[in-house]
Amino acid sequence: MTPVPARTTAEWKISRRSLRYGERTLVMGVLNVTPDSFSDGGQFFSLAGALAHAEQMIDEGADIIDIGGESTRPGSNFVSEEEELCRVIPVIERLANLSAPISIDTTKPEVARIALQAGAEIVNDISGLRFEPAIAEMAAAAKAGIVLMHSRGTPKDMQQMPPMENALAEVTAGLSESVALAESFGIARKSIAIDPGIGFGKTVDQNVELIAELDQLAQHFPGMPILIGTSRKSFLGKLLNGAPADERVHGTIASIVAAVLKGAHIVRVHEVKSAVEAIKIADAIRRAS
Ligand code: 7PJ
Repeated sequence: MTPVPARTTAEWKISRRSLRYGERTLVMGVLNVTPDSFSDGGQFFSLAGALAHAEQMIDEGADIIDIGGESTRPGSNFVSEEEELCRVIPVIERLANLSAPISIDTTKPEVARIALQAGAEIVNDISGLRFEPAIAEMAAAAKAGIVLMHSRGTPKDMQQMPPMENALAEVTAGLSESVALAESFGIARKSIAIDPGIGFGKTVDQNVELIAELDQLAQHFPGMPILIGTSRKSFLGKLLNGAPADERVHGTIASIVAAVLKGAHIVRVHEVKSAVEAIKIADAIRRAS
């Protein structure tokens, strides 16, 4: 059997601190403040509800809280900048002094700028700087962390895109371009995290392959943490004979454990408690390998 590859240990530099990664897997908890989000739509739309959910995730062991006000569910519409700001800024202001750093899940430069000013320390751009490259200026100015995720097309048309011929090669090439663009805007390599973008313009088989080949992807991006989001995604539903989003918890855990054993440094999840428990076991096995 091939040995589990060594997972690099280093620090991800974000605005006001550095996050040590590679020793144990970090957990990014998803806080959607959208009425139409992927799978927990509407549930956490009120400010009080959003704050309570964030605090619960931190209690359960979340290392980062990822706040999104624009649904990027495949097939969804763009939200106006004003609406997105109204949703996320009050939440960020109230959470900025908690222990876990905040990331802002947006593709809009102005939303990123104001979110960073309100206390967010990471910009999570699902377009990998393709939609509005100027978002990189905002991250650079704040010395924020940035997550560069691979995606194709727009949320509206990504599932209609012609399938990729070689997922690993295309994702690697796309992310290399994103990294080069980020660096041209003055973002330091040590502030960049890489994400293959599970579910964004990929077939079920390609999502599975990308997890299986995560170690190969990581080899192309030394010094950068690998983040992956599989939580509740539709490829799990398809592999589980059509299970709806709320019946994908165990599938989510299986995919996380596989990703950790293949070198993921950070996982983005909705259910923090189960992920933290699973990761403790996966990390222990990894260390013993
Ligand atoms: C991802 C994301 C992901 C990163 C979403 C959902 C869809 N950001 N934002 N990675 N997915 N970095 O939550 O299911 O996979 S939105």
